Amino acid sequence: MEIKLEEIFQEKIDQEIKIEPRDWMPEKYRKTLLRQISQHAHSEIVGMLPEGNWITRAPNLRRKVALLAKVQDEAGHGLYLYSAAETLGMSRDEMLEELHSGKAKYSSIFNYPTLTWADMGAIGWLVDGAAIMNQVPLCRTSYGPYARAMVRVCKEESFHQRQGYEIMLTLSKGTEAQKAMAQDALNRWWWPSIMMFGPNDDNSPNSAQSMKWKIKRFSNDELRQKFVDVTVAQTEILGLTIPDKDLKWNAERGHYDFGTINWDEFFQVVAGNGPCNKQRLKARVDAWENGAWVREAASAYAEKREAKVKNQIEAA
Ligand code: BYC
Repeated sequence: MEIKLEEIFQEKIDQEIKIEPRDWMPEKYRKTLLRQISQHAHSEIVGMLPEGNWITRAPNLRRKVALLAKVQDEAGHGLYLYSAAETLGMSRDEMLEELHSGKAKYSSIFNYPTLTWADMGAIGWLVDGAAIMNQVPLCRTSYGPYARAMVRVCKEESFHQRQGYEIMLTLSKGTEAQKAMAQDALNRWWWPSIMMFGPNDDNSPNSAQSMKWKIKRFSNDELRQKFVDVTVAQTEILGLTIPDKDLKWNAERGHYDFGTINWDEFFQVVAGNGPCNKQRLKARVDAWENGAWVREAASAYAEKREAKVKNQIEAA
């Protein structure tokens, strides 16, 4: 019976029919999606922290408004994604419990510090740029609620990418000190950004099954390569240098070759030992604990309203 259901399920996937919350799905498909979508949601929420750190220090009102809007958008992305994940049968509180206890992962990139204003440029340009590369194909992912959430997320991400690139452009055309600041941000964010795509394909335990189920449409290495290829030209316009001496156009492959990623650093960051992991998690746990009174007040208000409506119905 189970085998037959799995066959029908795979046929639907092969025919590009979206899987919806009430459809039958293999338990492993549900768990894989729950893992990926909840981690994605956590990344959006934790991702607010490094940039939120600069809202009060943005150099002028226009920059402040744009950065504020971007950080707010990330909160919205987290909320759509938690809602999409909830359709797979886990409550938001349970997902947050997994984040706070350190059981659930979130993107490695958000465990690096934001040291200067140029980091706001580099994050928008590179981190949101990498996110777009990964997330545009997710608009066609096989699970309906995730695919639909990603459509809006991607539209907003492209505003974020332009916002970051424009900061980099302004700095790189500015004074020597501003250009140096932009280069320094690129030096620090380049490698962590290309790590965002995850381990190499031959070291990515989830990829084969996720590709078969069309959760993922491209492998980690394919997306990383696409990102490097488009980013080189953008860097040239900025007049900056990507910090990789092995970066070179390979005419035979029709792609840029690039140097070896420090996978030891990546796995250390993913394991909780990056420069800011503890600080990021503490900020989220503190926010959850300090917000307890808001959740209690909202529940008490909802109960009171429900009782009032019930009384009115009974009295009528
Ligand atoms: N960081 O088998 P693999 C944003 C884990 S938010 C940490 O290739 P998979 C933004 C992976 O989870 C950006 N962990 O896994 C927000 C797995 O461990 P588990 C977030 C990573 O799932 C605010 C193990 O390594 N984007 O853009 O097939 C401001 C083996 O990997 C990472 C998403 O979440 C990493 N970088 O592929 C600005 C996109 N990479 O779970 C911007 C959706 C891998 O088995 N997610 N791991 O214990 C995906 O597309 C996929 O989950 C990944 C990984 C490509 C990330």
